[in-house]
Amino acid sequence: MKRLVLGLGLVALAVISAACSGGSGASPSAPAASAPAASAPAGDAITVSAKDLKFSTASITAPADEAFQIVFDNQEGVPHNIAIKDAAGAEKFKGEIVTSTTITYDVPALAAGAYEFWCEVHPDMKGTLTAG
Ligand SMILES: [Cu+2]
Repeated sequence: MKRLVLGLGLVALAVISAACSGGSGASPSAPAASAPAASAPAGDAITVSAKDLKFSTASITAPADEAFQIVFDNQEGVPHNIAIKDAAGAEKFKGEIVTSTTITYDVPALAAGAYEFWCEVHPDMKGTLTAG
């Protein structure tokens, strides 16, 4: 009888430790942010949505010389993102490609000027971004 109790105790321990190790493995994946966390108010965010292989706007305006956010709402089951390059073609920002979801992009500060934004999956999806 004593042996059985000991055995049950070991089984219980094994179950507990298995539950612990299983639980600690799943942590929410946070995108790596290279810039320090900006606490910009949500009201400042620019909103762009994608549907039917088109962006909701062909022209967005952002503040110059300060980080800003783009709330990107991909409304369809087709992968899209927003990337930004300057007039010379140098990439300034590359947003995570998402499908059927809304994501908030933290875009680093851009100098005043004209930029192009586009979807890397569908280069025909594009528009102009004016920082100023
Ligand atoms: Cu796309």
